[in-house]
Amino acid sequence: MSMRHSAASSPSDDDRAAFAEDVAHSLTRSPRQLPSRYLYDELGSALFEAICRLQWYRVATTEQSLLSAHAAAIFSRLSPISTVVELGPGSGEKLVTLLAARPERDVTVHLVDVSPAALDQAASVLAARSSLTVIAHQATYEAGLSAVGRSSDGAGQTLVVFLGSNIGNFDPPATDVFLRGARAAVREGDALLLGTDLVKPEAELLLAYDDPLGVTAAFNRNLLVRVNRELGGDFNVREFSHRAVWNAPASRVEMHLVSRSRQRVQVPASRIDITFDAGESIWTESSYKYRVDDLAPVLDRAGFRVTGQWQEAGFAVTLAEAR
Ligand code: AVJ
Repeated sequence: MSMRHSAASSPSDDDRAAFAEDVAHSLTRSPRQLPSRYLYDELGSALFEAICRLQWYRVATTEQSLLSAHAAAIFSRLSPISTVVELGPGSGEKLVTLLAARPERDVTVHLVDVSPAALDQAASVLAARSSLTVIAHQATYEAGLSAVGRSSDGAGQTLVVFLGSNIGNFDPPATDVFLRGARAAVREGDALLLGTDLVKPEAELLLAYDDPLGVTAAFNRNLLVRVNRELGGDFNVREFSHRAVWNAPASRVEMHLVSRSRQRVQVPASRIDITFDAGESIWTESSYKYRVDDLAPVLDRAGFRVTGQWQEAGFAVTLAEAR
């Protein structure tokens, strides 16, 4: 296993500068925002893993059950593969489950994530549980995909895996850009396996994003802890409440951090000095939910043809081929 190591607790100067810049930009927008990709520092990744064990957040367990039930069927619809690229691998468990059913022994696995903490975990789970060659890329999805594209040997086909409803963080235009980019990074006949959470009753959606144990609230508020630690911010974390909202017209669950009072916040590294009104919110994440019939057209527009789809308990795994 080869892997670029960097301690999650001490990001590089470049990473920190990009974070400072993104915070400066997003926090001064209207409405105020923070990019959801920064939720995953070391503690944030651990909290997300805890979320995946909550009975109210069924994305992870349902997808795991779909993959164990249908991994063989998925491979039966693929040509022989030599390369698997997983974008945002999380704990690595899903890929272990999927690859247990692979017919080919020699597969190189590329893991792509911006979070060193997440990468470390996934790479060690895969290394411990399978005999695969694992290459970790601490990179954006786009950069990781093009690095893999340049390095793939052409012996067999490539399967790009994008699970956990990670695609739900993209708004519709960004989804199109992402899928077209993925298509451009692979060759005709290569495949994409996509996990998407589906629209379901509002009460269920809200429970999944505002759980009774407050784990999701901690996950959300940890973003402010991170801003304080890495950028010298002085957010009073207790003065921001977690809120989940189902935005039906946009088909997304939104997470917000709502200021409980009128308060001033400074973030020196981002040159920010702002005053929040009581009730003013920071929008920290969107999780778009799909209708199963919408997936084929979205994939088709980007140059992928659906070749299989499996559904359970409001979640879908879709296999598509690059055409
Ligand atoms: C990992 C982005 C798919 O949007 O459901 C879980 C993150 N946020 N609970 C999601 C998340 C709140 C998750 N994704």
